[in-house]
Formats: sequence, structure tokens, C-alpha cells
Amino acid sequence: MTTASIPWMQSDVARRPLVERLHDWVTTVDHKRLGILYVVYALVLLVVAGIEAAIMRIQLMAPHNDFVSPQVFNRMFTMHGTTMIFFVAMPLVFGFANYLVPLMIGARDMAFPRLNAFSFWLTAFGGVLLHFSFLGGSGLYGAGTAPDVGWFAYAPLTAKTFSPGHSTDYWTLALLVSGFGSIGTAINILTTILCLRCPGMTLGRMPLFAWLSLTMAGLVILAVSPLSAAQMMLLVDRYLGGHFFDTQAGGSAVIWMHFFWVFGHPEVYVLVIPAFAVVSEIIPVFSRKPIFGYPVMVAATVCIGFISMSVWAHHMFTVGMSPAANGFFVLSTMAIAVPTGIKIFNWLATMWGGTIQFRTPMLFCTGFLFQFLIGGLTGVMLACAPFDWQLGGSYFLVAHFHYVIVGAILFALFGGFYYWFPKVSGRMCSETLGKLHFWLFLIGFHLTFDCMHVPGILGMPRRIYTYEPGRGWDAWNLWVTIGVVFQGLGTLVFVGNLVWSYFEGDRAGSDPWDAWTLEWSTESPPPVYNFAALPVVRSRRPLWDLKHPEDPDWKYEQ
Ligand code: HEM
Ligand SMILES: [Cu+2]
Repeated sequence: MTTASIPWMQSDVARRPLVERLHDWVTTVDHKRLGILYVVYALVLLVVAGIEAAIMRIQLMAPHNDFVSPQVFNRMFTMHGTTMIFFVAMPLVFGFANYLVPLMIGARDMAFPRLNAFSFWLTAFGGVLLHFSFLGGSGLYGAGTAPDVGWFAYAPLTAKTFSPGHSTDYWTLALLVSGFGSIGTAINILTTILCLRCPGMTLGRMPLFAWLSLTMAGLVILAVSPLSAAQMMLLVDRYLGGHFFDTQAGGSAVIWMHFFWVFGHPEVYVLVIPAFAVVSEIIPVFSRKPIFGYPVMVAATVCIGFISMSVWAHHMFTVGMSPAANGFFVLSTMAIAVPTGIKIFNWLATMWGGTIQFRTPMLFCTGFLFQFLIGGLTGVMLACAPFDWQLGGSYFLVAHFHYVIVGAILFALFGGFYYWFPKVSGRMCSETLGKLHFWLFLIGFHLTFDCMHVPGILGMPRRIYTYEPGRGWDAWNLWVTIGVVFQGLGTLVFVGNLVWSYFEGDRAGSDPWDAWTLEWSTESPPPVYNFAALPVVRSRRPLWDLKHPEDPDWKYEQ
């Protein structure tokens, strides 16, 4: 491949001054560049939030430790959780969707390119605003630096009385601003998929990735709106004398929880559905078989999307709801395991009898399957209200959600990185470094999060600053921290791999994995306009049809 075929990357590097190239990136409205911006932004904050996690884990490594002060510890877990969800996981998911959806459905860009850019910059600004809180020392603003109210910021902790100064304002404004960005992006993804598909790309022929992005976008609109409303109410309480969440004046602290979890629960599906999307593209290609049960996969996902809107109060079993309400949320939560199980079976059925190639993307997807199963099972355990009363406030819960968020979502997205990096950069990632990354991360993940279940069962609460020796927690906590070291090393290898491969990797060509979806029909990286002539599609695997005119899919589908 010549440099001339990679117009906006390599020829730029050769000719134009740095300032101009930066200017191009800052003012871009191209969905591919915005996708890259999201992902790079997320990776930077992944390192920041990872350092915050490491600080917490050093503090908890041994009993009676005083590596940081209790106040700093509270700030660390607040900043870690908030950053990871809103400024790492969400941007990663949006970055993947931004880059891939138009290419996969045969479109030249998103429906609203300028809204797309605006949304990215809102998200980016939100993260910067949140981190500026570190600079707001007591000398400058009266009190407080980084927020210390937890990523869910329960009332009345966020009231002026308990959170004087501006740390909580940074938290709420950052989420308000980035929330508007998320809603903008979701509207864009939704409109793009519904209106900009190329000729022949019916809804039933879209790659599963596009279907799942559509579901994710719908959930973002439904979930982030109540979150934004809650942030505005909080601002009214803090600045305009409102009492929405002030129990002393007739407000309700529980209503904040409802608002937060009506967002918070679907949010975890906003993150996990794109992970499903990535896995649904990778597993067929590396098993050399079409996805098993396409219509069922679509139905199960949409079903998960709907059910996930009706389970939020499983985060509130200990609030004192009526038995009937608790019962409803127990059952609806467990119901979600049914479509989820169907999806797992279908991925396995896709692998079954296939010629499986364990390249790095496939390795990460295999890790995903196994770990998502376990995380789902501890979820069903927590969905039993009496079990939740015992362990909901403990380290067991922390183990559950990290199992799904790291073990499933991050693993799938890592797989996605290795799968689509050749498309984005024109270069192959190093397999050796990729496998090293996989094994380091796998060992680190299991050391950290398997071990975390045990002190939870033994009674270790979440969000504690330190603990007494002799409760059976000590050794487990040490192992948990040792696991973090492996995950950190794995992340370094990953970032190193991306940088090295970008400059030194083998040329990828347009279709290095012999794949089937439209993004692989363009050059790597794709030209600004994506497709010189819009493709025409007759089946779910348009590239297979092109490569195998003697045995095309459209003969069999429908
Ligand atoms: C079959 C699937 C799942 C079930 C049945 C399930 C069930 C639950 C339940 C009942 C809780 C509440 C525990 C409590 O607050 O005391 C919970 C917490 C949580 N789950 Fe899951 N879960 C599932 C999958 C997931 C997935 C896929 C994710 C992430 C993408 C996730 C992330 C979380 C998080 C972040 C929390 C804790 C939030 C917090 O308190 O900070 N779960 N889960
Ligand atoms: Cu939930």
C-alpha cells in the first residue's frame, strides 16, 4: 500500500506543519476522526483513573495502612468511579460506534456531523471540568478539592451542609455537560442508522454491531435524560434554595436514588451492549462461520434493552421498599438473565464446529464469554433481595460489577481494538505484544477480582478507608493489590503495542482478517468520504458475496 492511499494520515505527516494538522483535528467533523478522538481521550483518562484505583489499592493492601488520608481516599474512589464510567467507558463505546457505524451501514458520515463534533467536545470538556476540581484548593474557593461523595452522590451528602465549597459542583456540572454530549451522540447514532443505510442494507441485513448500537443509543436517550434532570435539581437545591433532596424541608433523599438508578442501571447496559456488539462481529470471523441465530440475537438485545429499564430499584433493596416492590424488582432483574443467556448460547453455537483461530481479538472475546458468565451469575445472586441485604454493601458487590465492567466490557473492547486497529491505522498490531497483554491482563484481572469476592463474603464493607488485622481479610487484600500490578503492566504493554504498531507494524491492506462486513471493503485507513461509490448490499455478509460469487449468502437468507 502506498502513502498516497492513506490521504489524511501519512501524506499529512510528510507535508503540513504540526499546528495545521492539530487545527484539522480540533475542527474536524469527520466521524472517523471524532471516533479516534473519543478513543484517545478515553485511553488518557483510563490511565488517570487507573492511577486513582492503584492509590486506593495501595491504601487497602495491608491493615492499619495510612498511605493516604481518609479524605483523599474518599476523593479517589469518587473520581475513579465517575471517571471510569463517564470519561473512559462511555467515550470508548461512543468512539467505536462513531468510527464503525457509518462504515458498516455504507454511509459517508453520521447524520449530523457538526452535532457529532459538538457532542465530543462537550464530553471532553466535562472530563476536564471534573479534573479541574483537583486545583480548586480551599485557599481559592472556600473548601474542598476533588468531589468525595461517591460516583452515585447520594443525598443528603451532596447538600451544602455536608458538601460545602465547590467539589460537588464540579461533579454535577461535569456530568450535566457531558450528559448533553451523550444525548447528542445518541440522537446522531440513532438517526444515522435509521436514515443513512446504503441501498439494500435493510434493518434485517445490518451487521449486529449496528443493531446493538441502535439499542445502545436508545438507552442513552432514555437513561441520561433523567440523570441530567437530577443534576439540575441538585443545582437548584445547592444554589437556588430548592429542597428536592432535603428531608428536613419535606424533600426526599430516596427520590435521588430513584433518579440516579433509573439512569445507573440502564447505563451498565449502555456499556455492555456495545461489548456484545464487538464480540458478535469478532467471534464469527475467527470461527469462520456466520453468526448463529441472527434474528434471535437482535430480539434478545432489544429485549435486554427494554427489561433493563425496569430493574433499577435492585440497587435499592435496603431502602425499605414494600415487599411487593422488592418482589417486582427481584423478578424483573432475574428475567434479564434469560435473553442474556440466549446470547451466550448463540455465541457458543457460532464457535461450535467452527475453525477457530485464536488471534488476539478472539482471545479477548473468549475471556469475555467466560467472565461475563460469572459476572452475570453473581448478579443473579445479588438480585435475590435477602442475599443482597447481606452482601450488597460489601466488597462482594464491588467484585460483581468489576467482573462485568472490566472482565466483560473492557475485555471485549480490547478485542475490538486489536480487530479494528488495522482498519483505523493501516497497520497490523503486534501479535506477540497482544498476547502478552492478554495474559498479563487475564492473570491480573483474576487475581484482583476473584480474590475480591472473599473478603466481601467475610464481611468487608465497600468504601472503607482501613481495617483491623485478624479478620481473615489481610491476605486476600494483598492478592487483590498484587493483581493490580499485573493489570497495570498489561495496560502499559497495550498502549506500547498501539504506539509501536502505528509506526512499525506490518501493512494491513484493506481486509486482513478475511472478514465480511462493509468496513473491510474500504482502504485502511478509509478515505474521508468512506466509499467512492455507495455499496449495494444483498445479504448480511456483503463481502462474502463479493469474494464468493459462486456461493453467495443471499441465496440462503430469508
Ligand atoms: C444478568 C446480569 C446482571 C444481574 C442479574 C445484575 C444484578 C445486579 C444487582 C442486583 C445489583 C445491585 C446490588 C446492590 O446494589 O446491592 C448489581 C449491581 C451492579 N451491577 Fe450488576 N447485574 C448484572 C449484570 C451487570 C452488568 C452487565 C454490569 C455492567 C455492565 C453490571 C454492573 C453493576 C454495577 C456497576 C453495580 C453496582 C453499582 C454501585 O452500587 O456502585 N451488572 N447488579
Ligand atoms: Cu443494576
